[in-house]
Amino acid sequence: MNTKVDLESRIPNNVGLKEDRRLQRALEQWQPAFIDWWRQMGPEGFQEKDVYLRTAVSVESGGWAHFDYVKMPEYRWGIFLEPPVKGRKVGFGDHFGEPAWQEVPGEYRNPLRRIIVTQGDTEPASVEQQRMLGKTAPSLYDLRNLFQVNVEEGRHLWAMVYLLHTYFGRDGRYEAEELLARRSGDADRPRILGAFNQPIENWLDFYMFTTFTDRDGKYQLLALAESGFDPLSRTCKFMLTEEAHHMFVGETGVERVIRRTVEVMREHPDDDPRRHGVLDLPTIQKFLNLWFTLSLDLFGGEISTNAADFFANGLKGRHKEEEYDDHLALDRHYAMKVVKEGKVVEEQVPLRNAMNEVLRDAYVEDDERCVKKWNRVFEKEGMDFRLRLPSRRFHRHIGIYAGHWFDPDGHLLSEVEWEKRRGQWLPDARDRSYVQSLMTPVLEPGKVANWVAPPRVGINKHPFAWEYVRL
Ligand code: BYC
Ligand code: FE
Ligand code: FE
Repeated sequence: MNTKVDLESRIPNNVGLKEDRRLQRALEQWQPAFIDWWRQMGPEGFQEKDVYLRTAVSVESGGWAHFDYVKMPEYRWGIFLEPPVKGRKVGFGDHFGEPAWQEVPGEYRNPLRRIIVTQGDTEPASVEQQRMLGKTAPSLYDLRNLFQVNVEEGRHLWAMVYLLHTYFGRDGRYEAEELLARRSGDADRPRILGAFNQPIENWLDFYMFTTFTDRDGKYQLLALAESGFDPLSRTCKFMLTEEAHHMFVGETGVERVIRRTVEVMREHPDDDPRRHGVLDLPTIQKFLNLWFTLSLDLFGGEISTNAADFFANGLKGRHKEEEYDDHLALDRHYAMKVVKEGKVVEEQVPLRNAMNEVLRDAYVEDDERCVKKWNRVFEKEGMDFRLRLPSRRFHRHIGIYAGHWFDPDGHLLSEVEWEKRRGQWLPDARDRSYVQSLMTPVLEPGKVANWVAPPRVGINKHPFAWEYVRL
């Protein structure tokens, strides 16, 4: 396959699209539908503005991105796969050691399509969830970052649509259309996964979402980058390059919120921070609890035959599969905390059936690192307060803890007790309306809303006070 970068075609790509006229035509037919969807469901109110955006133009680690002003509907969404690794083998499961597949194995057609559709569905979903945020951006810098994340999620949709069109024939084309037809939060045609139907109403939601939910994206992509289906692996590897910035936006966003709150608490030690128009620490913790747990659900059930099959069949591996000493995961077990007769007890689960939990472990560890970093703001200030991740049993809707009630320490509660106390742990209507009351737009270069500190650095070596969006 030709892996030269072609930036001149209607669809920029490094997959030799020119040499496959049928595929090129099919994708060029999907393109206007995508643009229609973008105009209708993409960022509201800023489509005709010039935004300082990076665009992927190659897969070279040094110079893959190009920065310039662009109107979002004219963004050059391209198809970029990492170059193939010669002689690549399936790295895990029952096909361990066999050559990686360049075509879809017939017997795995349905599960593979399903994985690709599920991955693809999340990308436009997140754009839909975030479409109103531009109207309340705390700075031009943040506004630009929001749009950067949005256009790249659009590119991730392209990445999955490329796979569907190229390898799944008529079914694939049908699924590509469906990806533009479902809508986040719609009662009749919702997006596939839970978290992608939840509203993102304010910038605290957004920073938490990009911290925790985009990080689910990172771990799912890492697991799919291990896939024996080589085109999926190569696509996901490149998507991970872009993902890093999304999590950066979230992590530094929350950090800036904390810094600002701490600053106000230092100036007014005896006052409720809400009296000074910033986010109080319990509210930040509640939004953390919400998005962390919604994101935990995205890993699927703790005990899952789907996950076992995906692994056995070489479709979806573990994060950094090469670091494991045993790639078959047969005859091994995972010590799982399960609920039995009103108690949490440990049970041995066959390892392959626990693959969702294995991936969730890696994810939670990464989240821990992130929270630790946030907590340094309090440490530096000499404050005792610490943010923390709640137990992974808390507030779950998928898997073995769903249908039970746990407090953030992981202790079982009665439903009555849970209902009585949930407002202490998760944002309630009053919290939401308070946060909403802070969301007034600040769109002058160099200015920033009162509730969040300015970032320490700008984008692409520009200062914070740069005109990131021309209004
Ligand atoms: N919501 O065996 P189970 C990203 C369903 S994020 C609703 O427990 P499995 C991004 C499941 O489909 C990354 N339904 O789970 C981030 C199944 O249905 P059926 C997205 C759910 O299949 C930010 C049933 O429950 N990528 O990129 O092992 C911005 C039992 O399933 C949920 C992927 O997800 C849920 N949370 O695992 C933009 C990768 N969880 O069979 C983008 C592809 C489970 O009973 N997806 N169900 O009808 C997968 O690998 C798997 O589908 C999952 C689920 C890990 C999601
Ligand atoms: Fe994405
Ligand atoms: Fe992302």
